[in-house]
Amino acid sequence: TNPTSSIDTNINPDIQSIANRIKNGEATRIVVLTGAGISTGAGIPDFRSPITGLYDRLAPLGLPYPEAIFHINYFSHTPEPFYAIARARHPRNLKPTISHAFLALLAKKGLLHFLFTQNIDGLEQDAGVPSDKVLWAHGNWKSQHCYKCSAHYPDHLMKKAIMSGDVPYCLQSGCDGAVKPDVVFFGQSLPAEFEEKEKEVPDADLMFVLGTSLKVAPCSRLPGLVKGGTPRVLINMEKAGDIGNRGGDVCILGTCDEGVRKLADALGWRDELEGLWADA
Ligand code: CNA
Repeated sequence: TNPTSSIDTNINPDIQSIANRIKNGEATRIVVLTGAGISTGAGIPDFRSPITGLYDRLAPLGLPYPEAIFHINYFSHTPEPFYAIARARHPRNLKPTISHAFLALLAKKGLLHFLFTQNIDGLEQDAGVPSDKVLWAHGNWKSQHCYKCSAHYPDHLMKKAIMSGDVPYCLQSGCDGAVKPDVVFFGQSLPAEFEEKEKEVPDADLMFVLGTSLKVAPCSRLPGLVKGGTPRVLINMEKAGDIGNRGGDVCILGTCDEGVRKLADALGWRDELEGLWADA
């Protein structure tokens, strides 16, 4: 390479081509799908990463299979394992990652059409993504109800239960249901809004998929709804789904934070991004 060249040879041409698309105004309806890998940098382990992921650490709880801990049928008769890990999973006082800040920057620039998150940590909102741009496909930890009679359960008592690890039970007389955070467990329906928003995915002129193994339906099908020829960009530690198989796909393998920094460099947004993140 020519050391005097003004071209930054460190920027991967695929990343530069995505950045150019955005800079040229060809991508103004960006749809994003995020998963647990965008938040591991904030200190919340994902499910499926070997060793660090939650599923590799559940052996002492004697579950029939790892996903049982988040399966509504299992929870209905054995809620104890969920509460045994709840304290460690509960997102509290965590700082969003720079990847969350990148999403907030897309929104600030009017380029974020919509964000589907599979995460329940709320960090995208903490980073400044407006809530009307986010669909929490798997619900959130901010509220809780009895899984049986759906009665609301007070926040302060839930906090106590999470901190102590004791299962909280419904306060309604005659009901003995365990209380469950309003997180979508396996076997439960997604928010009704999901199907509405899913219909808008083909309108995307660019899709970013960050930090997800694309193993959980129905979010896993969202990248397949993007129109052929529309670029799909995966930023993840590993390949996921079929991203990379279509013309126009770009896979930026590595951490989400490294990936968004590279993109921000290619876009000339790096300082703005770091500033937004510092203020989050
Ligand atoms: P997953 O199946 O655990 O996959 C995570 C993916 O992220 C894997 O492909 C990892 O290789 C990748 N990954 C991990 N760390 C990084 C990183 N720093 N940078 C880039 N990639 C990374 O999780 P999914 O989200 O795909 O599965 C959906 C589940 C996980 C949803 O139901 C979530 O509610 C649930 N979950 C959410 C959280 C959270 O809210 N932060 C945490 C753990 C699990």
